[in-house]
Amino acid sequence: MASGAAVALPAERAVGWLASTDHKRTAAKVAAASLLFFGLSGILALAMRSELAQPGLQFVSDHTYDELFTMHGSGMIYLFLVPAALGLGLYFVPLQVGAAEVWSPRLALFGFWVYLCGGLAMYSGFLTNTGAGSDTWTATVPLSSSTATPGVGMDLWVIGVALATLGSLLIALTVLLTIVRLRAPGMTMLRLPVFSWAMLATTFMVLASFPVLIVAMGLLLAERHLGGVFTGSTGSIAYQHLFWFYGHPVVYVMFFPFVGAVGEVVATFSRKRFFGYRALVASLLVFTALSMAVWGHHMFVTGAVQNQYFSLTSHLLAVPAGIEYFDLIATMVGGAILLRTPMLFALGFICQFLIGGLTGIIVASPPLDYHVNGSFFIVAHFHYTLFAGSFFGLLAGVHYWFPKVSGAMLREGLGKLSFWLLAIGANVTFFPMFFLGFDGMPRRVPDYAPRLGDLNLLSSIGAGVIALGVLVFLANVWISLRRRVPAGDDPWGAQTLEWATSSPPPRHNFDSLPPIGSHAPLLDRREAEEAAPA
Ligand SMILES: [Cu+2]
Repeated sequence: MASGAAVALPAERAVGWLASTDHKRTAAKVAAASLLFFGLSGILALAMRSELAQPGLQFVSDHTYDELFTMHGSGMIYLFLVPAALGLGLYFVPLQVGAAEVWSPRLALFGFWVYLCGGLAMYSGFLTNTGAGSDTWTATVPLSSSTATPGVGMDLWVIGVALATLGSLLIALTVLLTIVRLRAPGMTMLRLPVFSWAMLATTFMVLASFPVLIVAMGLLLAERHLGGVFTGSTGSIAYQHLFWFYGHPVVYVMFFPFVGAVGEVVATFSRKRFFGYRALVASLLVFTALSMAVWGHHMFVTGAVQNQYFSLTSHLLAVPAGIEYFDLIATMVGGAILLRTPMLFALGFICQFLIGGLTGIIVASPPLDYHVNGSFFIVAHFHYTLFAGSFFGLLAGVHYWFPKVSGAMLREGLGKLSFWLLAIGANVTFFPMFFLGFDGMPRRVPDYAPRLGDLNLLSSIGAGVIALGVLVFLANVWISLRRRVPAGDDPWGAQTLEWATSSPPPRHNFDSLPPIGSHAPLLDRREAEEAAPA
């Protein structure tokens, strides 16, 4: 740098970072905000588990407990997993398709700010005299009407959910149009990497379902201030249809991107091309279509929906899910498996999500759902899909792509330690909940029958182990960024285009692109080099 050139002050650099329209920086902002909300929502979970460690009420009132589980669930879904999943796509899809930028970078940045405002609005409810949102992450009517839940805290929750969802929707739109409009020459649709296909299917579900939630939140606000929108039991059922039309597809918005990330990790650390690429693409599209036709399984106990139809469509989900599982496992068969941290988290995802998926088949059966609906069995089911599954998939992606984003390697030892703490913690926390639910422990209530004390204590200890695992992961990130081990362009010997540029990538992503002849161009190049006569 020429002598005398002005050095940017930290404040100037911060403003530059915040205002930057570089998709990589926007994605980093989404990652930072979603990590913050993960931390806050995790602390709420620890508060709940502290209260539930023993029968009787210890620390919180009934109303405070309502705020805890509402803001924990809302924070983890609307403010952490959904934006984190889309943020991963915002960073890596442009790189994987060989584009210099995301489609409409300003719209993506705007999406981030709208999402962040939504999260701040939701959490600022804690600062009001009526407290934060307290009617579960679904805010079912009439519980969420202003008669049952008066006050501005709940209004802020409704506005916050609408804004966070709109922000995520805008980010998803830019990812979709990057794939449609900005693919590099040669990057045909059937050469898109597995992760980019998973993101494409995800954006379809976002565009089809997120606007419905925004409308539902608008109507709920009108119901709270004008009344006469969701009247009586038909009004409550109408709200539930609107909410769950979003509420089911959103679970796959928090799943598909991580299936994609795990697919990349498994192929790279098995030293094999992804098995059944075209079958995976077809299964993602079938899964996407089916995901829009099962929402009624959340309303079996209302008696207001066609249980047979929604049970059938829900069971059919097992077919595309099975194909994805088969492809992931078949990719490992015969491979030279490298058990590095990203691969450990990928295996954790595959094994633990299976428990969530299989119990999904149980709750998709109306007679069985009648027994477990509203109980801790359901809590266990969706924590195996979203925490022991999706969160592990996210960490597989984070440990895999961290060198690309930062230019530095994470510490392997700390990586493995955080994996085992999280895996042990997750199973000790959530597995006992299946039995607690079968034994009749209701969700969303701060107390329970004394006979359930031991399993609850075990579950609470597990939550502490999870917290330790998260702290070790954060320490690993901190140490690895302070005492850097340079990563180089392709530390893993990977297959897709993001590894064909520097770490971190330059502002315009690529100086040059390798030939693109399949969904694994770098593997093609390596194979060609190996095959070339010496
Ligand atoms: Cu569902």
